[in-house]
Amino acid sequence: MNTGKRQKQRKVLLMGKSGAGKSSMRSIVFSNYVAKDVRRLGATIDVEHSNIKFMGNLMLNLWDCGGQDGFVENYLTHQRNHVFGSVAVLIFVFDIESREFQADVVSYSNIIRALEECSPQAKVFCLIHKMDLVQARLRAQLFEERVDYIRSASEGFKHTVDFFPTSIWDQSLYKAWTQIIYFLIPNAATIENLLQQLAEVIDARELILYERTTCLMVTHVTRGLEAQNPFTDRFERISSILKTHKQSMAKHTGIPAGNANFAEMQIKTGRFMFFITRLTENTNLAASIPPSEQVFNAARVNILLARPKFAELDIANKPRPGIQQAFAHSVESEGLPNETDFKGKGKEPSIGAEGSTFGA
Ligand SMILES: Nc1nc2c(ncn2[C@@H]2O[C@H](COP(=O)(O)OP(=O)(O)OP(=O)(O)O)[C@@H](O)[C@H]2O)c(=O)[nH]1
Ligand SMILES: [Mg+2]
Repeated sequence: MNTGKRQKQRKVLLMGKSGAGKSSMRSIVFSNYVAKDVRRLGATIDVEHSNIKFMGNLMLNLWDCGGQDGFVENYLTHQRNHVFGSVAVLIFVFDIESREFQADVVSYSNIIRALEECSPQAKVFCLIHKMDLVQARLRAQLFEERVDYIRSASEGFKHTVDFFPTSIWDQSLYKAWTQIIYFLIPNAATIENLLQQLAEVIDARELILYERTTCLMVTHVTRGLEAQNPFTDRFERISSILKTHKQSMAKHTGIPAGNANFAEMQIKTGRFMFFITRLTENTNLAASIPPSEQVFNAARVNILLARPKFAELDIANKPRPGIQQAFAHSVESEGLPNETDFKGKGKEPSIGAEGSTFGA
């Protein structure tokens, strides 16, 4: 058995009622689907497992759990320990359009109880999904109402559960998943320190680190007046733009979207200069700097010099205190029969075509 490999796995449960949008978001964030493609996804049968390599050594062991009543019943009874044991994160997706919200919350409570029993240290994220279907002026209020109600049904996770409004049709999906991934990255603080040092050396207004495969932000450093930038959703907007760019390159060149990458992108204006460049094997760095060719050239040289330092960070071996507990019983590998390593193989994983763990 390869103990090292096991320690790097983070079991993430993706749950919610059938049709809530779980497989849709998984396919967009991790498998280079575009929003309009998800209509062709079928309902998930039992559980679809994906092993997603993220930031070098972090392996997300994602369990996309089909939400039909029969399956949920099975998770809660016969498969209780198997499904709810060793969980680092539960992501529960609520469909804002659901006509049976009360029933959804009852199902959520049952799941929360099972989680509390088997993985009390787990972290819970609730996504109030398909917000695009609600009129813009009503969104905030409806979201708050749902949050209050769901929180009160969150039992032992009441004070720690986090909520996000999401839609596959805008960058809100990236915002939510960025927070989830940030929670799972064991040494985010070390990465941030290094990024802060680099920002100071090159006099950057802002540095944003993106994971290359998913285009999700890992972390960012913002300095000086840039902290007053009114576009607070700029990080996830860039994620969305990078992802769309990948799609478009794949479409026009015929290479798989997973392999479509770029070397560098630059924007130079009289007020600022901005570029995105490859930092390490797994990351891209976006930099916003003052409008000066000198600063620009020096920044690029310094980033080149900093690359080995970032590459050295082995995120699996430097756990962040506090979170480690959640992973204390990290997945005692259950010999998953359908592992899909999405990274670096240049193929589109066949969502819906993977087998399932549970017998019917
Ligand atoms: N309007 C809107 N539709 C969405 C959104 N996300 C997903 N959908 C639609 O919801 C439908 C169901 O999505 P799935 O991802 O298959 O649902 P699921 O939660 O995986 O369902 P099960 O596998 O049966 O548990 C699809 O037809 C999507 O097009 C969203 O943000 N907005
Ligand atoms: Mg599904």
